[in-house]
Amino acid sequence: MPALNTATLATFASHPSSVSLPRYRRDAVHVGVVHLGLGAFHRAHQAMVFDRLLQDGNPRWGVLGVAMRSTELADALKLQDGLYAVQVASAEGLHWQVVGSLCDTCVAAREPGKVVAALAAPATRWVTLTVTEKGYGPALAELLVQGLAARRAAGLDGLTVASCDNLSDNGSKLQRLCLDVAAQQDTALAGWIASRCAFPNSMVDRIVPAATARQRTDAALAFGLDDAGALATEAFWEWVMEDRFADPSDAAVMRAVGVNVVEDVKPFEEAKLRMLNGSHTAMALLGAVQGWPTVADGVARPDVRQFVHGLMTQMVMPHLQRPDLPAYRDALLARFANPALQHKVHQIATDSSLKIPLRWLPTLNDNLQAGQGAEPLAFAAAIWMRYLLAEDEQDRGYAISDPQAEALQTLARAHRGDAQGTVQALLGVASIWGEALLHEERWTRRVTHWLARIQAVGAGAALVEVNALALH
Ligand code: CS2
Repeated sequence: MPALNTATLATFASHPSSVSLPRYRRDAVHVGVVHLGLGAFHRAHQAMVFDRLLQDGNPRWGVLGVAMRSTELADALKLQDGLYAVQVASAEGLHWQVVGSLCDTCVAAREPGKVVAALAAPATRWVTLTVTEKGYGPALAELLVQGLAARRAAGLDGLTVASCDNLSDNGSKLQRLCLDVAAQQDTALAGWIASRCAFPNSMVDRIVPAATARQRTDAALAFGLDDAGALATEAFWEWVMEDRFADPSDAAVMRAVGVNVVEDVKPFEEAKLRMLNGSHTAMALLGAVQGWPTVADGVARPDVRQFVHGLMTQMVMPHLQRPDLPAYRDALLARFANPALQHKVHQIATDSSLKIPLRWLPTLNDNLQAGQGAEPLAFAAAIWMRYLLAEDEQDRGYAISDPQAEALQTLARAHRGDAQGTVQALLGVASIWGEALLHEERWTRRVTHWLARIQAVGAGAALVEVNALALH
């Protein structure tokens, strides 16, 4: 079967209304955005927003997609002239969209010079990033700072550097990281970055499961073309950005395509991280332990659904500011239930040691400080400990993908069967839980209680117990 690319797509002339193609001249598009982290999320979120800007006749929003390390997808997309198809699954049915905003790809580890040159190119205006929680280290900042230094040396304007990762204060964190690295080299450079570049905080949302062979087969059926970059996602998307741009006129440009540009993203960011991502992490760990494969499989189980509903309603919502929280919660449950998404629990469970501090801890601390109970998160913490044994309740083993996997699994195994010992050891990991929680006696007691119940009666029966308790 021929591969999807500019030439083969041109032969796809009469297409059904369930397919949309780029209507703009792709050869007139130029790279205005350097994106770091060429994963599924970027390609079904920001790249589709830039595609919409291109559809509206704004040719400066083409993207150079930079994979940080892995070469396979970047190279495959290059052979496809950057084209790939996204299957959007809504309640009304399936729709395919071929995205044209990706002009070129490269791999940072293999071609750092190309990335630096792109950051320093006159036409470049933005950098966007989806490098995951663990990507925010000195190596990332060094790459960015090198590009920004070249830009400054060439006498060019600063850039908007927009982090799109699920971190609290993502823009401010990235700015601090870059300024620290720059200041070590040259204080004038740090001053230039601080005054000429903008690092807006943002909240990004769209559920985009990692692609599987299924999307490639579906794309082949729909187009008669082989698409190594095919993806599936939901219809819903949200991008809330802080009104902080190197070029202030970008605020209106982004608003025109549905981006919510606001003074303060905090209420949106907190609601999303704690409600959506917090529930995701809880379901991912529970699914891994109980052996159900996807989020949709989980919320189809009444007890799991009740648990997630209870976690959000009792523990999370009372400490949030976003308006219309009950509607937000119900919409999330409906999104989780989307059967077309096949969002694997093991994908979401990846890097849980970095996700728990962002997704659960603020909720937990708010509740403990207010003297409120914390049963759902005590249960979730116990499930995480059971998850670390790396085998489900049917004794099927699974791999744990996490920078701390080895150390955490060693602790969990050393205390296997001993709930109190496990809880003391694992809640003592300060990089995840902080220093203070281990001394919150009521909390550690409840985590121990739930781990003991999970060991004694299994996760399913323990879940029924925590749900029953939460009703009172
Ligand atoms: C998920 C997120 O994998 C994960 O950790 O919780 O990727 C989630 O699907 C997105 O943040 C939704 O916007």
